[in-house]
Amino acid sequence: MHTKGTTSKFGVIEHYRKYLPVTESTPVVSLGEGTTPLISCPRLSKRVGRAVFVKNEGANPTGSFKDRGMTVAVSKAIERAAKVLICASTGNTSASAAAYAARAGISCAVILPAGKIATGKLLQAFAYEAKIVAIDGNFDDALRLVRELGQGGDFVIVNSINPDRIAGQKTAAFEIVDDLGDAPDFHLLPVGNAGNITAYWAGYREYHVFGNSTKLPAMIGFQAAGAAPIFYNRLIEKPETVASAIRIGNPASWKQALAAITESHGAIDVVSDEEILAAQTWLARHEGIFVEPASAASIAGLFKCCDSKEAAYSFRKIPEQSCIVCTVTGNGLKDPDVIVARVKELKSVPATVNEVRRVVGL
Ligand code: AN7
Repeated sequence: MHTKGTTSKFGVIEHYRKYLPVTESTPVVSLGEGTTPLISCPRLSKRVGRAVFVKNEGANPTGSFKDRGMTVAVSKAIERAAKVLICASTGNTSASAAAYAARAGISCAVILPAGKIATGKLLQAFAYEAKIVAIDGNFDDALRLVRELGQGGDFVIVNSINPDRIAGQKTAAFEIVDDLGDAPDFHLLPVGNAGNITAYWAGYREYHVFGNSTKLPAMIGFQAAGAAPIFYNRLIEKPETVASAIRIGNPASWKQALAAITESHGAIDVVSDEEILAAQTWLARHEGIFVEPASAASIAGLFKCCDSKEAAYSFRKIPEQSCIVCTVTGNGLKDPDVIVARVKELKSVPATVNEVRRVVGL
């Protein structure tokens, strides 16, 4: 099935074909993912005293970075005549897998931790009519089940343990280099199952080898303080955080994430739920970019690197002309639950000019 849209290059496979594990006979399953904005952020840059760009992955078709990997994973699955896709998810992988399965015309089972999926993401799985299984357990339990089920011949796993997912997600690093004309000095991003930090590092290295950049960034990953197995170097049995997307205690790409951090001379650090929510609000209020809490971990991390003596990586040591990219991984509308509480406090007023002026404060 060819899903070419109106532009000559539709989606990341068409844009970056020569870097991806596809051939002319691979059926491309795409929703036009990628080509997301790299946003120059003047107020954020002023706040931290260095040039900061935000890579807004919420602009993808299902509202998160997962679509980049999913187009490749699902295209390859179709090439191999898969019948049913399966994934474990904290919400975004399931939304993306369900959408790309629908686009490909095959079915998709999503295994989710009951009661822990943000409202918007769960709605997406229902809208695309995935086969939804809510388990009494967390994401790590769900991924264990998926690994077991994947060993039979019935299911193709589309979690990031499938290398086609990582291959697709590399394209975000390619786009950043293409937009900036070179790699940034630092790349900050949230870390959950650790597929994305693995993919970015692979992408930066590959582009460098091809001569498309002159340098490699330091990769700096941020975990939520209550779900930080890599930072604490131990399994977390009961991970907890407001950032439900990264509520993961046993990341699949743990080793690869450590390699990315070590090889790039980067770091892994933690941010608290309070810091995450404050950064989410700050970015929406001062730059007009509304992201989900997990995504705000990269912005909270940026503030920590610049403000705190406790940071694993202090930008105090870093030249002021450094270029920093922060990936924000998902759209804010996916995970409205924290903000809904504020919405509920809204009270109506009489429909008069005076009342409007009073409320606005003018
Ligand atoms: C918004 O959907 O693991 O470190 O099952 O949804 O590559 O796992 C989501 C992860 C960051 C962490 N930001 O990325 C899933 C899932 C958002 C996310 C991450 C996720 P990885």
